[in-house]
Amino acid sequence: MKPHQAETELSGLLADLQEDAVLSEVRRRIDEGDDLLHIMEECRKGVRLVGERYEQGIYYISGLIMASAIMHEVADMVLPALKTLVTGSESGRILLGTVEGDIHYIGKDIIKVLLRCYGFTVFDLGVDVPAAEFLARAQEIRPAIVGLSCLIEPAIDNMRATIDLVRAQAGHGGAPSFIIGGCVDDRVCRHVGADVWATDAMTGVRLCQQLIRGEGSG
Ligand code: B12
Repeated sequence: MKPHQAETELSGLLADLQEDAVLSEVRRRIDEGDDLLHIMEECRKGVRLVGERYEQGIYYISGLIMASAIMHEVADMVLPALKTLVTGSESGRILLGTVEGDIHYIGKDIIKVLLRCYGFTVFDLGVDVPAAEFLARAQEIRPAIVGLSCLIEPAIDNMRATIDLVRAQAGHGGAPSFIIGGCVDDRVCRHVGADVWATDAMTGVRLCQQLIRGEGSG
């Protein structure tokens, strides 16, 4: 097999919303023992292409919905296999959620599974989570890290509000570290006052490991 050719094909098939072809290609690659994270990343690239086509007016909202449905089916195939690969023994607690105003959760669910694979204890608050709920659960759970997912620009300031609130109310144990993911970059990270950011799940896991080890945003 030529891996690069197959990878390109998978993201292209997803970008073209070829549901059946995507699912049989994913099945084939799982059966052949391909790297599960690579499969997810290739599909993520395909979904991002759908987003770009939506932006360019090539697809309508139905294209986003279709991409989301296909990505769900892919996740249903890949995540159970991924869960069996417990590869780490971290002991940190992570509070995770998609911020208020945003209902995207596919990427959040992927990083949740991956963090658990690496031994983290993850508390998932779901989507459209108000800052006050993050605060209440943070006070109850006392996580080492709070992870915020945000895919849409109008919700960026809600990340900032969440981080400000949780930090301001931190008790004796001190404030948790903050990691953000989704449609984020260094500029957004500084704007919202997070410690670190990631646009793919594996980088997110590595950064959480560093935060737990006290290596900060370095
Ligand atoms: C699927 C999709 C939808 C689905 C969501 C299904 C669901 N329940 O999740 C539906 C159709 C419902 C939808 C709705 C909308 N969407 Co939408 N959507 C997308 C799309 C195509 C893919 C998102 C996705 O699932 N990607 C696949 C996952 C695997 O990738 P990911 O999310 O990036 O996650 C990875 C990393 O980012 C990271 N990660 C994610 N979260 C976290 C958290 C932490 C802590 C860490 C460390 C890492 C991490 O790890 C993940 C795995 O590697 C994107 C395009 C894009 N560029 O992303 C648009 C996109 C995000 N949507 C967009 C828009 C505009 C909307 C709507 C406003 C459309 C509308 N007019 O109603 C609504 C939003 C409603 C709302 N209030 O939230 C825009 C946002 C533009 C912007 N910058 O503001 C995008 C970018 C499309 C575009 N190019 O225009 N959408």
